[in-house]
Amino acid sequence: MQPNDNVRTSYLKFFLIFFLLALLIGFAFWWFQQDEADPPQTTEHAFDSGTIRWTIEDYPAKVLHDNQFTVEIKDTQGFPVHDANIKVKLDMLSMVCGDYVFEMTEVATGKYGGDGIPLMAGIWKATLTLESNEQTYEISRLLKAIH
Ligand SMILES: [Cu+2]
Repeated sequence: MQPNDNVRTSYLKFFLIFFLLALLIGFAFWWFQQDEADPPQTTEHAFDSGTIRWTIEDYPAKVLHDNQFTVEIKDTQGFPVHDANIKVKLDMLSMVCGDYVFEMTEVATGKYGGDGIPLMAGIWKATLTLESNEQTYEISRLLKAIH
């Protein structure tokens, strides 16, 4: 056995260990991201004057496309809330790639719809501003956008 062989073996071991570690770290990142990604298609929210059921019709949302957002608003007695003003702001978490703001219009009593356009793939925060009976409420949720 030549001294060179020993050196070669330890290099090989080193690279193998390095490779396995890199694989493990990569997997850990992937696992972690899987875990915190994929907010649900429909979210339910309770606020001071009632409840909101918030759905993104085609989910995950598509980047640079119109995505139909729907909210159903009920008061504390469970009756639809008519004639509310709704605005939604989309912004990407921990990024400055630009916000997207749109309004929602009432499509049926207490049911509102509007189109949101995420600008990049990833997780977005949607903040809904609701004006009803001279009160303003803010409700937030997360959503996933893909290409
Ligand atoms: Cu971004």
